[in-house]
This record gives sequence, C-alpha cells and structure tokens, in this order.
Amino acid sequence: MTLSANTIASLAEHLEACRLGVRDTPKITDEHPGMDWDDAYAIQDAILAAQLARGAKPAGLKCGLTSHAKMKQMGVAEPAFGFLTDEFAVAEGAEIAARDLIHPKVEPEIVFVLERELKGPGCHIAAVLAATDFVLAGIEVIDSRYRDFKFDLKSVIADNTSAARFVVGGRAMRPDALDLRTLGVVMEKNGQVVALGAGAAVLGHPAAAVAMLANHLGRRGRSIPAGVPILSGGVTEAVAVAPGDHVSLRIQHLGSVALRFA
Ligand code: 0L1
Ligand code: MG
Repeated sequence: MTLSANTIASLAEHLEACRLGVRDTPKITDEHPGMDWDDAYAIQDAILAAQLARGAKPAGLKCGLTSHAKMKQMGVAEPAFGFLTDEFAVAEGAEIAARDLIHPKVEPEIVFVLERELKGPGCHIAAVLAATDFVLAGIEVIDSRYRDFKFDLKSVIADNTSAARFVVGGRAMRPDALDLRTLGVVMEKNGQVVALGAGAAVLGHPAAAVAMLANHLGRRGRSIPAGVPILSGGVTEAVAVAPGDHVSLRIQHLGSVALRFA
C-alpha cells in the first residue's frame, strides 16, 4: 500500500459522492500516480463498507474487463473485480431512471450462481463448473464515475469497476447441459442488433473469469459465496444508452432479459 488510511477513506468518499450525486471526476491516479493495486481494492472495500453502513445488502460479485473487446475498448490488459449490492439490482423488465446515472452503457453477461462456496488459490474452470448450481442471462449497466470513461486499471478498480445496475433473468440452466464457450449472445437496442458474441469472448470460457475471481479473493483470504449472482464479464463491448432506450438480451439456451431507460 502506498496511500494513507485517510487518503483511502477520502478517495472512497469522493467516488461514492460522485456516484450518488451523478457527477463525474477525473481519474484518481492523476492526483495519486503512485497508487498500487492494494490501494485500489482498499478504496473499493471502503465504498462497499459505506454502502453496507447505509443499509445496502451484498448482492453478488462481478468480473470486469474480461473480454478482449472490452480490454481493447478501455485500453487495459488485465481483468478487474468488483462487488454488487442490492442498490444496483433491477427487476427483469424494469425501468431505470437515466437521470440517476452519469453516462450509462450496457453489456451482456453470462451469470453464475454457485451451489457451494468457491475459494482460491488454484481454482480452475472445472472447479467452477463443479461448484455451479446454474447459469443465467444478465445485463450489466456500467457507469464509470470518471469523465468520458477515461481511466486506468487502478482507477477503475477503486471505482468498483463502474458497477451501477444489473438485471438477471431468462432460463436458469445447469452448466453441464451447455457448452458455455459457444453460447450465442445477441443484444438489441430499440429492436436493432447492437452487439453479437459468444461465451468464449470472456477469457476463452466464462468460467475462467469466475476462477480468476476466486483466486483473486483467495489471495485476500476471501471466497465467492454460494447463492448470489456472479457476473462473469461483458461478452461484447459496452453500448451507450439514453432515456427512452429499450435493451434486450438473448443468450442461446438461457432465454431473454430486458431493461428500459426512462
Ligand atoms: O463490467 C465491466 O466489464 C466494466 C469494467 C469497468 C470498465 C468500464 O467501465 O467499462
Ligand atoms: Mg460487466
């Protein structure tokens, strides 16, 4: 760690104030270029603690920047991990108030729900599949607190990997009934196809992202809990949305899920 406890607390407060006040900010590494990975995750942890202190409930975990398309879009070379609380959860088909978000984008996700806790190190695709109860379709709404989505990996980790809203739905399927690499993914905005992909776009296999998350948490003495959604990462580039937009996602065998922006 390179930042003091006070600096971590004040950066967490700043990013959370930006989220709640719907305003953007320059990336925090501009002022703190020496910030390291532990600082970045400590800021993220402090944001989670603030949300829980306000009454939010943990509602899952997310892997971000797990596809080559996203890494290229954002100019970074490694995945990142974040948390979900019930403040971010949206019911299937529900309307999201765009005025509560800065510059939202949507991305299609394959969502895992585990039947037993998973802990790294040493976690791999087969261990994830063996621990998975079912997989689902999900749409993540990301909303970087950084101006024009311009950030580096440490800044975006501190900002809880741009997490803003998510919806899961469609048809829950056992993972052994599917080949998750070849699942076709089609996302439409206002009836037009805006993103197309397959599960393998996520690190070759979406379960590889979940294994990386388990290993990342294991290094911090934590684990992936059972029974909550784990977003394995956007299958395609994220697509910008505006008030009035309707977004629907179809994933082969997993059915459809949709959102509307008001
Ligand atoms: O879930 C994601 O892949 C988003 C990670 C953060 C980067 C971004 O804001 O696009
Ligand atoms: Mg995502």
